[in-house]
Amino acid sequence: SPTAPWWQTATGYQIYPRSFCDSNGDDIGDIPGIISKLDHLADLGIGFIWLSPVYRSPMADNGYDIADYRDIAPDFGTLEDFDTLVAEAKRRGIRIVMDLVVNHTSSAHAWFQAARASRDAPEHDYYIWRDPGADGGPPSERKSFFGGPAWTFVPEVGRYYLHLFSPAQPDLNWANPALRAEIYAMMRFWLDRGIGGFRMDVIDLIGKDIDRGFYDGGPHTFRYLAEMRAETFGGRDVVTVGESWNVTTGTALAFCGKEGALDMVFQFNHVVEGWDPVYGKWKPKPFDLVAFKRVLGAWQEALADDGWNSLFLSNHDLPRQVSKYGDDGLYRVASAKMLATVMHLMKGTPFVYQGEEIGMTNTAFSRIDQFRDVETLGNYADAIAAGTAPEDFIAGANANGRDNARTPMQWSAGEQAGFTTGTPWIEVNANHTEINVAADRADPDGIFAHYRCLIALRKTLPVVVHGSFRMVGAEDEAVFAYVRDHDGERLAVVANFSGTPRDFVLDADLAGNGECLVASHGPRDRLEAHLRLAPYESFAVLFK
Ligand code: TEU
Ligand code: CA
Repeated sequence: SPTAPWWQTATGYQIYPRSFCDSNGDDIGDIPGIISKLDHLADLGIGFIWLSPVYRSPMADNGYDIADYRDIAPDFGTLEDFDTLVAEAKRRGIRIVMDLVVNHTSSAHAWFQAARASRDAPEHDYYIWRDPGADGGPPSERKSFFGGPAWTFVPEVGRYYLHLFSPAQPDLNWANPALRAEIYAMMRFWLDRGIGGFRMDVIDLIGKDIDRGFYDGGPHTFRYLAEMRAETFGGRDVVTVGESWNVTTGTALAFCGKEGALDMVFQFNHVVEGWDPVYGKWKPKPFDLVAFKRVLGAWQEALADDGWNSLFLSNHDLPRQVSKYGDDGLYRVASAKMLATVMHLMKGTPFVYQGEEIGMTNTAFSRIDQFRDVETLGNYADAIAAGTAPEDFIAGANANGRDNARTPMQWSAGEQAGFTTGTPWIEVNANHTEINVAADRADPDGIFAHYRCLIALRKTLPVVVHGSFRMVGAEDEAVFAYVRDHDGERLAVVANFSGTPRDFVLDADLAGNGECLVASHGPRDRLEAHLRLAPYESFAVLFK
């Protein structure tokens, strides 16, 4: 079988540092806290950590607003702590993938401070400025993703700057070659420290061409990425994953195919599928499994022979997967296992978001002052101004808001879930008394044990890495089933995505005796042509 690069047999694990583990009782997770938990991750079997931003930052967007690309935020530790993390992770066979946030900086970055002080500063052109519109107002109607206008006026220069996110996150002008050279030098600084690669924040936004109407999905993206690769990570044994909310199966290969600069993309077609066409994430639609399978199946097909999929349902911007796609009550454990089985055994590299490996759930806030996320607070202000009732907006935020994923990691049943000895920056989920690492790891049938098994399978079974993908029963409204084939080996995966028992009829050629690799409800070694599935039951069978 073909030899695969390390990131195709490895599983990624995302850490949101602020919420992972607080080592010094100042209410905020930090790098020494991460180091103290590396054994948990090594036991899980992951191959690399995607570390959300740890750079120096005023934390308007929890680090996605960078004030100094070459230093660590004091909240999180020091450069020395970072080097220790890389070394300690390496000792355990784990690489550290950094978050690269280069669509924008913090407004506190020295470049922006110079840029906003004078039109003559060389850094002025590192950002995107336009004169006021005819009425003296913003140059366009463009709204920020975080609420309010995407333009803010700076009297010192008499111009507006563009910020697709908050006003504290001015967009960089990638058309400026000196700016690009600065970014590439910064990337080499981290590569030289021994990191395992980059996850690239909103990478398709760097290619914007606003005078031609392109704010996102910009036409210059691929030119810049090719240049970036040549100047930085090309020829180094690292992984690169570009985040894009605009990428489609039609454009994916331009990012991560043979001709593309990157190894993978994080795409969100399966996420946005579940949003309201008008109100977006703040008004989720009922889950539609057939549509969900159609999207994920199309991605499997599009990247079957070129490019490589990333496999994920959760990250720091999304609700908890067991709450969104499973059942976070009665069937929490079974549905968490089911989701993991379906995702980890497709073709691609799976990513686990912190807490997912113990089935952490959404939180439920009742008051707006309990929320912390800049996106939620900004959109709340817009929604209230537009006449939405506060409780309606809060219901949407509880279902789909980003704070769901950002409540502290639940390590134990103790005070503050063992996350901090202080008062955490955002409330701990009250269910930590039941849902926590200590309790789940003590259970041989727990969610952690299930993840560990799936992660190990990918390392040992070529069919998991290389097998072709074929959806089975695409129109079934409750069952997600597929077959992977490789070198005479066949892997069949069957999962009941519903809380009721289901009958599922397989093609006759799929029935037979095999070896059960993983199962949520006791072993299934024989695949019957007519299957009776328990609520949220899932299993995988290998045929040789
Ligand atoms: O997210 C990209 C992004 O566009 C999100 O804001 C997303 O659109 C939103 O959550 C869905 O409603 C990346 C980071 O992952 C996110 O945490 C940052 O806030 C954002 O970029 C800005 O850097
Ligand atoms: Ca701390």
